[in-house]
Amino acid sequence: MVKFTQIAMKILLVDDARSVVQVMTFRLVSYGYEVVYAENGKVAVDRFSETSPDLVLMDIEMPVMNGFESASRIRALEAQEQWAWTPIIFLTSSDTVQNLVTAIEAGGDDFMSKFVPEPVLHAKMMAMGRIATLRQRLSVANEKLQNLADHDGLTGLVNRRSMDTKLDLLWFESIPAKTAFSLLMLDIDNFKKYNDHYGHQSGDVCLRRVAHSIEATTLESNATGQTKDAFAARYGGEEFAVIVPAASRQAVQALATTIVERVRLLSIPHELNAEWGIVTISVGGAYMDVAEGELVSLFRLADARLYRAKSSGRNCAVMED
Ligand code: GH3
Ligand code: MG
Ligand code: MG
Ligand code: MG
Repeated sequence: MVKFTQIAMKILLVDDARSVVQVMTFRLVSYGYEVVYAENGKVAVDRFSETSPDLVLMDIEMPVMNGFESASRIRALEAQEQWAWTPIIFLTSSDTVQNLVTAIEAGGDDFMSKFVPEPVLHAKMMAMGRIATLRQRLSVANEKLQNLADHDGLTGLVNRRSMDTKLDLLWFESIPAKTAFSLLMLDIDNFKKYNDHYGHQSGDVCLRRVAHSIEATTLESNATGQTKDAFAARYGGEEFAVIVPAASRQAVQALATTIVERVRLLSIPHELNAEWGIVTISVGGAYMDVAEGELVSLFRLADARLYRAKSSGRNCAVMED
C-alpha cells in the first residue's frame, strides 16, 4: 500500500435526504474526516464560503437550489481567486451517461452513487484526500513564492515592483473616494561613506535596521489610527518610500518627523556623518488631492523635496516648497 500522510479533509456534504446524510456522515467521520452539512444547494454555497472545505459531496435533486446550480455558483465564487478549484463529486441514485456529462459541465469533477459500497467510498475518499493534501502543499508553496517575489531579500520590505502594483491599486481606490494621497521618499545620509568606513557587510546590517525602523514607525502610525494602510517599501539601494493613502496633511507630517527621529534614536555609529556621528536619514514628502494631480507629480514633488532636505543639511524632513 502506498504510504502518504494525508491532511484530515473537511468535507461539505450536501443532501436533503436525512437517511443518506446519516449514513454518509457516519462513514466519513469514521475515516477521520470532518463533515460540514448543508440541506440544499443554496445553503451549500453559504457553507462553502464560510468553511472552505477540501471536498464537496453534492446531491443533485434538492429543494430551493439543485446541485448543478449550486456547483456553478461555487465555481463562480472560486473564479475570483487564481488557483481555487475544490473538487465536487455529485451524489446520485441514477448514474446515467447524460447525468455524468451534465455534472461535469456544471463544474463537477466526478459522479458517485449514493449507495456506493462502503469500501469503494473509503477508497475514493483516500484518493481525494491525496489530492487535497497536494493542493494544500501547493498553496503553501505558492504563498511562499509570492512572498519572496513581493519582498526585498535584504530588508524584508515590500520591493519596488510590488510597491508599484499596490500603489496603482490604492491610487485607483482613492479616486472615487476623493481622498488625499501622500508619499514620503527617504534616503540614508552619507551612506557611501558608511560603506567605505565600516565595510559593505556592516552597511547591509545598517540598511536592515533602518528599514525595520521605518516600517515599524509606519505600522505604529496605522495602529494608532493616525494613518490607514500606509506601508513602507525599499525603493532601491539605500532609498525607501512610504505610501500613505487617505491621511491628513498633519498626520503625514507627524509620521515623517517621527520616522527621522526614530532612525536617529537607533544611534547607529557613523563617524563620517557630518557632526552627528550616528546614522540619519533625510525625507522628502508630498501630499496631494487625488482629484487634482497625478501619481507621477507626487513622486516628482517628493523627490524634489528630498533633494532640498539633502542640500539644506540632511537629517530632516521637507514636506513643503
Ligand atoms: P547622500 O547623503 O547624498 O544620500 O549620500 P550617500 O552617500 O548616501 O549617497 P550615494 O548615492 O552617493 O551613495 C549611496 C550608497 O548606498 C552607495 C551604495 O554603495 C550604497 N548602497 C546601496 N544599496 C546598498 C546595499 O544593498 N547594501 C549596502 N551595504 N550598500 C548599499
Ligand atoms: Mg435529493
Ligand atoms: Mg543616501
Ligand atoms: Mg540615494
